[in-house]
Amino acid sequence: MVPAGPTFRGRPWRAVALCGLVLGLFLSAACGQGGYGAPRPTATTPARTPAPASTESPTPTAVRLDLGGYQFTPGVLEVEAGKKARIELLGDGLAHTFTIAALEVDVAVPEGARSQVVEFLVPAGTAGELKLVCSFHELAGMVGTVRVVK
Ligand SMILES: [Cu+2]
Repeated sequence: MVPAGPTFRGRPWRAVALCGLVLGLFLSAACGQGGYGAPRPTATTPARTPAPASTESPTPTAVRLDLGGYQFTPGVLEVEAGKKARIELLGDGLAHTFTIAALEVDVAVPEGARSQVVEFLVPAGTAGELKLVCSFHELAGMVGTVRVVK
């Protein structure tokens, strides 16, 4: 017969209780650091504001760009290097983006928007043809070209 003293019996319970306490502290610390339950949105939200307009150049006339039919019309936009471009996006009620990765322009056109003016600076030294996409409908062929002229 094995004597079961109170100290022999008590130790496992104390260990369990201690584990529970430590685990509880760990979980509460993890929860405290992990935010408020909702997952953070990814950093690719297309809501970046265009570069601030410089005061030296007058406001250029907006070029109109139609977003209807899952395409950009016209398909080729001309912008001038070293100047501010001003584009009026004519929405069709669907959500789109006006994204020129080479210029770090990524503007969201929210659902229901009919007209939205986008301004961005085309850095001096930019040249050639840049790819314009709607990041939502690029695979559907909603792509265009931004031709940089001097
Ligand atoms: Cu689109």
